[in-house]
Amino acid sequence: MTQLASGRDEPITAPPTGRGRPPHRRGWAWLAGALGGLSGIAVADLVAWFLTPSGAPIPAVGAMIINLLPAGLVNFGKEFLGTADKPFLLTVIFFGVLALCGLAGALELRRSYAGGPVFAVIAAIGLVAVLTSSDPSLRAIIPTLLGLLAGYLVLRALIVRLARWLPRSDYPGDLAALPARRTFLTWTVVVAVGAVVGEMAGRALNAAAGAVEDARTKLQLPVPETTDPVPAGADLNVADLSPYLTPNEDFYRIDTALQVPTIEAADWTLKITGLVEQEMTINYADLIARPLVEHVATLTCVSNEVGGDLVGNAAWLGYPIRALLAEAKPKAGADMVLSTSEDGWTAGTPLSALTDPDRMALLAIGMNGEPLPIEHGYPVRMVVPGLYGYVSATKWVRELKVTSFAKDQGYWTPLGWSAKGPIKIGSRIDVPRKRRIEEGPVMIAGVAWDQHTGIDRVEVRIGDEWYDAQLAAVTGVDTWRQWLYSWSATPGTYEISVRATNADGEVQTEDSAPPAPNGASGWHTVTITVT
Ligand SMILES: Nc1nc2c(c(=O)[nH]1)N[C@H]1C(S)=C(S)[C@@H](COP(=O)(O)O)O[C@H]1N2
Ligand SMILES: [Mo]
Repeated sequence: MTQLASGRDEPITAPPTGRGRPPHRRGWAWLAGALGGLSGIAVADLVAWFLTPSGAPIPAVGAMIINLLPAGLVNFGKEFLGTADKPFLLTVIFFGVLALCGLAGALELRRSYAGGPVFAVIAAIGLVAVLTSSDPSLRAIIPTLLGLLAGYLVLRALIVRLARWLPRSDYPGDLAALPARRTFLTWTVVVAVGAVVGEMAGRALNAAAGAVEDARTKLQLPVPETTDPVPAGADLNVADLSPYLTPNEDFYRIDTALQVPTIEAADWTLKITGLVEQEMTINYADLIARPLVEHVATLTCVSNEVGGDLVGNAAWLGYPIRALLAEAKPKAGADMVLSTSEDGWTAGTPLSALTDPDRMALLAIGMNGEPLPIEHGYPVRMVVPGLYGYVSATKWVRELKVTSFAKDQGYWTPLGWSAKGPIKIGSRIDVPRKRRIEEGPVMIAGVAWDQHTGIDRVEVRIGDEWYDAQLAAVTGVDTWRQWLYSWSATPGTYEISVRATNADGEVQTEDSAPPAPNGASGWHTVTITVT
C-alpha cells in the first residue's frame, strides 16, 4: 500500500476494498474534472487573446446557439433579460461546460481515460462554433485545441493523485494515505488558483480588446475637407478582377505583431521628437479636429512576389504629416523620420517624402470610410504614397523621431533590406483565373501600379505579339490602375505576360529580381491553354 500511495507511475485502480468508494471521493472527482475544464477554458481564452479573438470558444458557442435558436426564443430572451441576455447565455454555457467536465472527472476516476471522450465532445462543439463564426480561420481552432489538451492533462493529473488517496479508515494504522491526500489537495489548490487567475486574466484581456473594437465601431469619422472622388471609369467591372478599392476585409495584412496592439483612441498620443526645434505631442482629439483629407493610395509590400497579392488600394482619411512636421520644424542635418509603433516596430522614411508638398503622406485614421481596422493600425497609422510599407506605413504609430539615415535605421534594414524602399513599377494579370479556357472572346485584365508616378501604358504579350491594353480611370498617380485586353482566343497554349510603362516613360523591366533587398521585378507571366 505504501508503494501504491507514493508510486508515481501506478495506473489508476479502484481501491482494493470491498466497501466501495466513500462518497466524498466522488465529489473530489467532480471538482477535479471541473478544475480541468476551467484550466482548459483559461488556456483557450489566453491563447485566443494572443492569437485571434474569434478563437475564444465560449463566446463562439454562445453566438452559435443564438443562431440556432428560433428567432422567437431569442427575442423572448432579449425582452426578458434585456442587455443581460448575452452574459446570461455565456454564464450558462460556462457552468454547463464545468458541470460536464465534472462528469468527465467522475468517469475518469472510475476508469482511466474515460473522461477523455467527454472533453473531446465539448471541444468539438467549441471547434464547430469557431469554424462557423462570422470570422472563421484555421488559426481560430488553436485556442480550443490547446484548451482541450491542457484541460484534460490537468484532469488526469488530479484524478491520478486522487486515486492514490485512499481513505485512511480502510487501512487502519497506514499513514501512507496522508501524503497522498496532501499531494492531491495541494495539486487541487494550485490548479484552482492557477485556473481562476488564468481565466480572469484571459477574460480581462479579451474584454479590453473587445472594448477597443466596440469603441472603434462606434467612432464617428470627421468629414474630410477634401476627397478624391473615384471616377466612374475606375472600375472596369470585369468578373474576378481586383476591384479598384480593396475592401478592408480583403486588404492584405503584414506585420511582425504576434498580438495586435489594441489602443483606445482616447489613450493614443503621438510624440514628435529628435532633430526638431519644437518637440510636440498630439492626441487623438487634436488630430481629428484638424482639417482632414481623404486620399486614395495603393499600398505595396516589398515582399510581394511578381504576380503576388501583397498590394491593395484604399481611400485613407487622415492628416498630412508635412503639416505636423512644419510645426515641429526639422533641423538641418535631418534626412529621415524614424516612426515607432506601439509594439516597438520601426520604419525609416526619407524626410523629403514626408515634407514634399506634392505627396500626400498621411497620419491615417480611416480606411475606405471606416475607422482603421485594428489589424491595419487603429487608431492611427502612416501611409506614404510611393514607398513600400516597410519603410513608411507604420501601423499603431506612437512616435516620429526626426533623425538621419546615418544615425538610425528601421526594423528591416539590419535584417538585409534596403534602407530606402521606393516602389518599383508593377503589374499583375488577375483574369482569366483559370489556366484552361475555351476558345472565343476572353477578357485578360489586371492591375498595374507605380505609386506617385502613375501608369500611362500597359501592354499584354500573347505568344510573341504585344498588344496595348485599355486603361481604367484613376483618382491620381498614387493608385494602381486596372487594365483590360479583349482577346479572341483560338486553340493552343500561350504564354501571356504583362508590362507597364509609367508616366515618366519608364518601361517595367523584364529582369527578374527576388523581393529582397528592395522589391521584386520582372513580368508577370501565365500560361493559358485554349481548347
Ligand atoms: N507596427 C507595424 N507597422 C507596420 C508593419 C509592422 O510589422 N509593424 N509592417 C509594415 C509593412 S512591411 C507593410 S507592407 C504594411 C502593411 O500594411 P497592412 O497590413 O495594413 O496591409 O504595414 C507596415 N507597417
Ligand atoms: Mo511589407
